[in-house]
Amino acid sequence: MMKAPELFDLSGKRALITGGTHGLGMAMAHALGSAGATLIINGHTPDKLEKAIATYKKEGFVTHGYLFDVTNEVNVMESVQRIEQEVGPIDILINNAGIIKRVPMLDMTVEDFRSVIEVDLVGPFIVSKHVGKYMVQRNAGKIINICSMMSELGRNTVSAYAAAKGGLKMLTKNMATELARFNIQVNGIGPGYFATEQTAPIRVDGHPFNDFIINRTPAGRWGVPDDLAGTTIFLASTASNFVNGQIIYVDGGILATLGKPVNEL
Ligand code: GCO
Repeated sequence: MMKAPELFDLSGKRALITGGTHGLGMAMAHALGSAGATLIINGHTPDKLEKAIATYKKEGFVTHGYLFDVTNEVNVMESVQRIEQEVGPIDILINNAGIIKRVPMLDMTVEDFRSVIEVDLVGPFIVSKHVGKYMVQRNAGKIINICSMMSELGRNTVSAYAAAKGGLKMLTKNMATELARFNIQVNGIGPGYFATEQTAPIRVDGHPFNDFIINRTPAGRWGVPDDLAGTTIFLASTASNFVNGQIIYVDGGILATLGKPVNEL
């Protein structure tokens, strides 16, 4: 039997992280890099990508940057082919790139709704399809889809995001179903409320939403990016070779409860 450190060791593996230029994508890339993986970072803004690559390199990670739009199939197909030729086989894919638009449903334009579905749901489909083709040939691969609390719950103003993330949960199960026989594990991580750029507008101290989240989370705090490291390494490593189609929620217990009662009754 493989011993513990080896089970989680990612030395010699290559991991593609979409939207790995900041936020949780960057945190997960750090986790994989710290376990020995070579990082392939995707972004869609040249400056941001360059800055991120410089940061990763300064920190000592072997890193490659690829600029492409996850919603553009031709762009994705060509980029994946280039990565496979220039860097080598993609062993691990993290479908992390995502956007959110917080607008009440009755006011939301169809264009806005579609753009969220496009990036958060169609994007992971396109990237997985093209990376998956190579993984199938090698009979090995790990795909991790970044889901959300909104894969399970609704909330005011996030109809498109919830629809996309709920869809991504089911896409994960379906991909696992189709790809398991090729020794590909497809799982999801559902981060709870994390302190990132994306949640900055609703995380302001003293803001009612900030208090609401802290009260609603049994752990009594926002997640910090490092909280995702262990689950990311687990799902990318040999340790999870018979785990397939699961969403692991890293949420400080939010989904376990209705929330704190107003009094102790
Ligand atoms: C919101 C939050 C969420 C988070 C996260 C929660 O507006 O409720 O921004 O949507 O982005 O995905 O898991």
